[in-house]
Amino acid sequence: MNRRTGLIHALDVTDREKALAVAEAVEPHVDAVKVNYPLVLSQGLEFLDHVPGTVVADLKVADIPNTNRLIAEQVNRYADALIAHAFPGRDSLESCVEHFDGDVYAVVEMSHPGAEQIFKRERDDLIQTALEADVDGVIAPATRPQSLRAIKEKTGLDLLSPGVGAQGGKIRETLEAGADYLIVGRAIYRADDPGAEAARIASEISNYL
Ligand code: BMP
Repeated sequence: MNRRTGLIHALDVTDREKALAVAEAVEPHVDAVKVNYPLVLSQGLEFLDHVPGTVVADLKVADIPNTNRLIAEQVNRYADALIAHAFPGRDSLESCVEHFDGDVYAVVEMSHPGAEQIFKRERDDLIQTALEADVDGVIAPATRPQSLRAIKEKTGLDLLSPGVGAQGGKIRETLEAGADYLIVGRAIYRADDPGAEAARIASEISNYL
C-alpha cells in the first residue's frame, strides 16, 4: 500500500447509503478503506466496486489452506489487500499469500481486552508464522503501545494498527510506538461530518509520521 496520509478508515457501516456517503467523504484523506463482515454481509462483495480508492478486505481469513485459497480467489476481484489470521499456521497463511493478488496482512495481536488471554501469550509464534509466510505487513494493537514496539522490532514490517479513538488508543503514542498506518472506524463514521473528522485525524498523523 502506498502511504500518503497513514490513515485507513474502517467502514463498519451496514446501511448502504451511509456507507457510500462515508466512503466518498473520507476518500481524499485516507490511504484505504477497510471493509469487514458487517459491510460485506449486509451489502455483498459486489458493493466493494462502489468504494473509491484502495480497499482492504478484513475477512480475518482463518481456515485450512484449501479454503483460504478459495476465499482469496473470491476476494481477488474486489479488494486490493486481504487480512488473514496467523494462528491457523504457516500453510494456511501461505495459501493466502500465494493466491491473493494484492497485499496480505496477518493479525499477530488483537486490540481488545480479551486479546490478553491468548494473543499476547502466543504473539511471538504468530510473528514467526507471519514472517515465514512472507506477508506484507501485520495488524497490531494501538491499545498496547508496548506490544506495538516489540512487534515492530521483531518484524520490521508495516504495522497497521486498529484501536485509536473508540477503543482508547492515542494517535501520537501509536505512531511513536512504530505504527505505519492507523485504522480508525467509529471515531470517523459516527462523527457528524466524517470527511472533516478524517481530515482532522490525517492532519494530526502528519505531525508524527
Ligand atoms: P473502531 O475504530 O471503530 O474501534 O474500529 C476498529 C476496526 O478494526 C474494526 O473494523 C475492527 O474489527 C478492526 N480490528 C480491531 O479493532 N482490532 C483488531 O485487533 C483487529 C481488527 O481488525
